[in-house]
Amino acid sequence: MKIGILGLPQAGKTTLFQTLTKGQAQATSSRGEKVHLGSVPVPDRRLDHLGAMYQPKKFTPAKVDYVDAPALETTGRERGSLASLTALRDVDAYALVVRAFPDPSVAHVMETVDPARDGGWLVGELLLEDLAQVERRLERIEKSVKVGKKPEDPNEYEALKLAKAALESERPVSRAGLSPAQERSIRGFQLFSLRPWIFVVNASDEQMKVGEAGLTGPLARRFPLIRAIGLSAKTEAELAALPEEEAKEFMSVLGIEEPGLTKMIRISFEALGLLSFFTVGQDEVRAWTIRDGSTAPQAAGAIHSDLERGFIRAEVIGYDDLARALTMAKAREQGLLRTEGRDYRVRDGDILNIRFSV
Ligand SMILES: Nc1nc2c(ncn2[C@@H]2O[C@H](COP(=O)(O)OP(=O)(O)OP(=O)(O)O)[C@@H](O)[C@H]2O)c(=O)[nH]1
Ligand SMILES: [Mg+2]
Repeated sequence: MKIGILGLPQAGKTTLFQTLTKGQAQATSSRGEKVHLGSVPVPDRRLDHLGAMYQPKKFTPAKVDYVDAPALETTGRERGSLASLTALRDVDAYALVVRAFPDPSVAHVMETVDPARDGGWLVGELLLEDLAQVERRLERIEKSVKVGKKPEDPNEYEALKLAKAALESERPVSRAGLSPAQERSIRGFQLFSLRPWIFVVNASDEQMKVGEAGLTGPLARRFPLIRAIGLSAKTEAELAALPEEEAKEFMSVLGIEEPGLTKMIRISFEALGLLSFFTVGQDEVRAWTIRDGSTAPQAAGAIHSDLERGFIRAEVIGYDDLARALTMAKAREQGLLRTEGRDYRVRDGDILNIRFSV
C-alpha cells in the first residue's frame, strides 16, 4: 500500500511524514523538488502474537509506503504543475493534509487558518487536474473521430466522456459510473480522483483535547464520502522519537488515544477496502494485504502467481480461533481448521495454508 501526501504549503506534510515513518526519510529529487519516500511496517498485534508462537526465522509484517511531495502551488504560472510529479502518481490513495493548528509563527498562504476551505480548495484542484487531463485526451480522440476514424478503444472513449461529465459536476471519476472494462481502459492516466482520498486535519494539542469529531466535522459535512482523521503531526513527530514506554506515558498525559500512525493505517485500509491475512510456519510468519472480497485463489496470487494458477484448496483458520486454541495442533484436534475451495472469500485475520500444484 502506497500513500501520497498532498497539501498546501506549510500545512505540515513533511511533519506528518516524519511522524508516520518515525523520522526515516529518503529524499529524492523530482524535477528539482524534494520528494521524501519512506516505508513502515504495519503494526498488527495478531501478527506479533503469531511471531511469538512460531519463533520463525523470518518475520514479515505488511508495509505501507509514504510519499511526501512539495506543496501544491496556489497561484501563478506554477499552479497545476502538480500533474507532472510522477512520484505522486504511482500511489494507491492520497492523504490530503489540511492545517488547523493556529501557530502565528507559521505563515499560511491563504492568510487565515480554515481547514474546510483548504480541504475544498485541494479537492477542487485535484478534480481540475483530472479534468484537464481527460479533456486533452478526449480532444485528441475526437479529432480523429471527426475525420471519420473509429476510436481505437471504444471503452476508453466512453470512459473519458463519462469521466468528463462527472468532473464537470465536481464528482470524482471513481463515481462516474464506469464499468470495470472502462475503468481499466483509463487506468494508465493515473487520475487523482480514481483513487481514494483521506483528509488529515493537522491540529494543535489543545484542539485535539476538544475532540477529533469537532475538528473533522466541517470537512465531513462538506465531503461526506471522504474519510477524515485529526492528529497533531508536530507532537506526534516528537513522540515518535521517544522510547516506546515514554511515548506511551506522554500520550496518556496528552489524551491521545490512538497514535497517528495506526489511525492513518486503519483509515487507509478502510478507504481502500483492504484486509490482512497471514501465513505461518517455522520459516516465516508473514502478513499479506489484499482487497476485501478477494477469493482464496486471489489471496494465493498475492503470495505468488503459481499459487493462484495451481490452486487446489486452502486450509483456513481465523486468528481468534487459533489464539484461543493456543497451538495449531490443538486447533486441528478441535476441528477449527477448515478446508475451503475456490469460491471462499478470505476474511480479515484468516491464516491460510494454500495447497497447490503446478
Ligand atoms: N504548531 C504546530 N506547528 C506545526 C504543526 N505541524 C507542522 N508545524 C510547523 O509548520 C511548519 C511547516 O511544517 P512542514 O511539515 O514542513 O509543512 P509542509 O506542508 O511539509 O511544508 P512545505 O513542504 O514547505 O509545503 C514547520 O515549522 C512545522 O514545525 C503542528 O501540528 N503544530
Ligand atoms: Mg514539506
